[in-house]
Amino acid sequence: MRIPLIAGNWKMNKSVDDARSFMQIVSDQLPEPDQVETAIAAPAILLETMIEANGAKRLRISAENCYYEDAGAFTGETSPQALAKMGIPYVIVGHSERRSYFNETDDIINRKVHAVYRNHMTPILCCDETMGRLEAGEKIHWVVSQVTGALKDITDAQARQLVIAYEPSWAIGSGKSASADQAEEGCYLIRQTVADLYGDDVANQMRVLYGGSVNPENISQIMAKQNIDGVLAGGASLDPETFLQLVHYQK
Ligand code: G2H
Repeated sequence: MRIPLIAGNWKMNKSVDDARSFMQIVSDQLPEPDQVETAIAAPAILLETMIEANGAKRLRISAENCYYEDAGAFTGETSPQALAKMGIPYVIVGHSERRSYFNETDDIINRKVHAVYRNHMTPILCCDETMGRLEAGEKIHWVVSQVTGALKDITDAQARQLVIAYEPSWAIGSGKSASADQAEEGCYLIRQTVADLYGDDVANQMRVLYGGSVNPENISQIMAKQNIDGVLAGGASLDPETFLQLVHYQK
C-alpha cells in the first residue's frame, strides 16, 4: 500500500520567526505518518528552527534543493551531507523553477538525485511541462526523457523509494490547477515510464504526487485518482490553517 504524502514547498518565502509560528500551529494537529505522511520543504536557513519546533515529530522537515557534491569550495550551495546529518528525509530535486531560472539540466538533476541517495535521503523528483500544455505524443516523449534522464544509473532498490511529482508548468503558481483527469494522466505516464525502466513491482511501490495550484477545494478530487499518491503544494502550504485543510483532505 502506498501511504499518501501531502507535501508543501515553501519556495523562497518565510523568515525564521514565520517558520516557528507555523510549526507552533500545525505540529500537534497532523495525522500519524503511517496514515497520511506530511512534509514541508523549506529553505535551508529555516530547517533547524523547524526541527526544534516539530512537537509531535509528525511533520517531515525537508529541503527544497541541494548541491550534488557533499562538501568543498562551492560558495552558496547547500551540502546534501549536512542535510542528512540534520535528519532531513526528503529533498526536492529538479523543480520547474530550478530548471528554468537556474538552468538545471537533466544531467545536473541526475547528479543531485545520486547525491540525495548517497546521503541516505529520498528525492522528490519534479517533472514539469516546460513547453506548455502538450499534445499526447509530445507529453509521452517529455515524461520519458525527464524521468529517464534524472534516473540514469539509479538502482532498482533506490527507485523503489523514489517520490516523483508531476508539475505542469502552466499550473504552477497560476491558480489554474490541472483537472483531476489531467493530473491523473501525467502521473500515470510517469508510473508507466518507471515500469518500463524498473518493472511493475518498483513502479507500483513508488509514489507519484501532483503539484500545481493545489488548494483545499481541489485536493479531494485529485487524491481520489488511482495513480496519484499525494500532492506538492506551494502557495497553499504557506498558511498554517490552509496547510492543515490540505492534510485533512479526507474529512
Ligand atoms: C508548484 C507548486 C509547488 P503552487 O511549484 O511545488 O506551487 O502550488 O503554488 O502552484
